[in-house]
Amino acid sequence: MMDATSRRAFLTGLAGAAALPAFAAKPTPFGAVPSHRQLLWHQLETTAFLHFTINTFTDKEWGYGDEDPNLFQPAKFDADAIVDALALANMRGVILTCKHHDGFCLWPTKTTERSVRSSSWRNGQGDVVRELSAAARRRNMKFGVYLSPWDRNNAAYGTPAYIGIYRRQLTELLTDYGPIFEVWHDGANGGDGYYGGAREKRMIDKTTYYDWPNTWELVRKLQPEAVIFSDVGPDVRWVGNERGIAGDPCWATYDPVGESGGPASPGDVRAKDSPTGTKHGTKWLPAECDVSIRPGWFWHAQETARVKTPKQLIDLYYQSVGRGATFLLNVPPNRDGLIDDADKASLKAYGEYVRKTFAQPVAQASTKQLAKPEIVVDIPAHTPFNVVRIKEDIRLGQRVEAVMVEAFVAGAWNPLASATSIGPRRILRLDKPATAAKVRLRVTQTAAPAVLSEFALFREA
Ligand code: FUL
Repeated sequence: MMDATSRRAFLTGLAGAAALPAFAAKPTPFGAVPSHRQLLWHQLETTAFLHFTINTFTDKEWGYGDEDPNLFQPAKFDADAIVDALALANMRGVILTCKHHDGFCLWPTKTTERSVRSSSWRNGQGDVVRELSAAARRRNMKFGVYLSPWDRNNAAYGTPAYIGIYRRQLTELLTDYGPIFEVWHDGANGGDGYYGGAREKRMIDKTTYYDWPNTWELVRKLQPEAVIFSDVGPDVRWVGNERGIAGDPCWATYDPVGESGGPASPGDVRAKDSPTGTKHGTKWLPAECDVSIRPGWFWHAQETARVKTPKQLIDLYYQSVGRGATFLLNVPPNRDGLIDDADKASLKAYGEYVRKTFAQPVAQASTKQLAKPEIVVDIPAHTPFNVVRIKEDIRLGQRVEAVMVEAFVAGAWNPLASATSIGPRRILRLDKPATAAKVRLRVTQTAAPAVLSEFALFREA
């Protein structure tokens, strides 16, 4: 186990926050660059998703909207215990499904009766958003909100009045619960539902109905540091699959287009482009990889035997964080309102692996070396290593197009690994541990002089 000081350093370490290396002349930014809120978000690397609502008690993935609110009875709900479980896996943020498609609100909203107020749980005085946001803060974890645009309960869904309701819900969440780091708008839009008893199919025009630009302006006004996630951003993009896997390459820049080639909007994006993004695209729009630790997003007893193993989570870490994206891992609370032991065991082993592997580099380039297109680091005592981590200083844009890593063995440079996109982070895992007197990184292709913020070698725990 890591000691308390290095664990704290690991958890609070800010990637790329160091001063720029010393240059003869300060380099000018290239292309799109991240905003301040995006820079903060990039530093999180791994965040947790909590899918929790009436579905947890009805064994559904999508509630129809007519379920009795009193079914929500998480008798042993303990926000601190949930957040403690997430901390085992080094989560630096947590996003809660404050309202999923069935319309049940996990906070006592003034906009609808369909909320925790209509459940006898805690005598109608419960507030899951309050408790989880406070527990996250106590654990130094950021808190974010998922508010489903599609509402299968609301009688007004499909009319302009519903947009006002949605914005009031967002306003409550963004004013009453402290700092919010991410606002998550999923792309499932319209279909059949209860709709106040109408029990009909309501389709909406996803390109115009929600009037997203004005909703996003509201988010900016209420929580200027929050990033907004959707299929198309404006701050963070969906990675295009729900398997948690970024593309290789995965560019942090992206110019999304709609399914039919026209303008893109949430719920209407050519998802095949999302994993890779757009090389030197005009918008800084990095990818977030959402995936569940279980087959479903919500907790189902029969899926406990299929919780992802630590090995699967470790692979996902390399396929998301390792390609410069953020890993958003869903860990659904059970009917007690707690995280199951099976999920906790996987989170713990995975979390320990990541902390131990990256606690101490075998070797790393000094700040002075990082300003050069070719970097050579000496390996103390030929220590074996099998992980290479490279970061660009993204404040100057995503510049590097290709790199080669080589090991000096028996008097010659031998190729070890190569990559194209780097951006905020690229982690290359070798098939087997390597030993060498020194290791070299060569930037073989770049759109502007490379400015790295890290080149380091590690050994897997
Ligand atoms: C989707 C939803 O339909 C799923 O239920 C889940 O919430 C996923 C993260 O987003 O759009």
